[in-house]
Amino acid sequence: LVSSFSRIFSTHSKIEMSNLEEAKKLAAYAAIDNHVQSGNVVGIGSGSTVVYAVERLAQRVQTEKLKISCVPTSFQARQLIIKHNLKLSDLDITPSLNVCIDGADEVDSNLNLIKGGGGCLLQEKIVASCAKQLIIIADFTKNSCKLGDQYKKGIPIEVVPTAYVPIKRKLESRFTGEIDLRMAINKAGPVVTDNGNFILDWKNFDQTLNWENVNQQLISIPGVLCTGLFVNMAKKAYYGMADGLVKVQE
Ligand code: ABF
Repeated sequence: LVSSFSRIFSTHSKIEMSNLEEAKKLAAYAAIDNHVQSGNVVGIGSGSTVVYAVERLAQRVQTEKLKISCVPTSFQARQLIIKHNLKLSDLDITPSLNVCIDGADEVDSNLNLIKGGGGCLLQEKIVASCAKQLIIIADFTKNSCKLGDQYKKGIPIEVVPTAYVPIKRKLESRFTGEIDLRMAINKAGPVVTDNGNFILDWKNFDQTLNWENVNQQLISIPGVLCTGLFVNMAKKAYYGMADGLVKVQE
């Protein structure tokens, strides 16, 4: 699987956007069809691939009279649930979920993930931790051998705003690579998450690190709320492929 992907990655820059959108849709539809049943409480992830998952859920609610409740992982997910007239829930009402369907920035060969490129990592991790299964949906460019092979924007770390400078210093003294405060596109200020926090992006990290250990080290620093390292959390990943097929990694 990995070697067939490397050929596709080498021509990544030539991939048409419409192919990527089709690939996202294929993965999302397959995951919703295989993992959501009537009566389920479903976690709704964030990002552009999840848009297709919610679209498919709404179709199935219409055609199959599927009865589901949806727990959002972000402001975006909440808006999507409302827009499609799906039943909105939360962790107070439904703290145990059957499944959480979410995107990822990169998935390695052990199903470890980098998430949070879109800034929604903390609620995504909380909701995923409450679900029996976390199912990842992605286009074929997200599949990777080692974290950092494909995704170059770094590992997101959500931090309490008042602590970002000391945390950045601690990270720089403990690890190789660069730690950047994520800035808004217009550079007018830092990106502020749905939870009112800042994000540090850890770039050019050593790809041979033990991610479970690293995650533990990171979250032990006061002020670090969450990392975009999702280790041993995903059950399966669905990839929409350039040839119109869906591949499943488990
Ligand atoms: C979120 O959306 C993330 O944690 C990840 O950053 C991103 C993936 O988005 P997309 O589906 O747009 O690639 O779930």
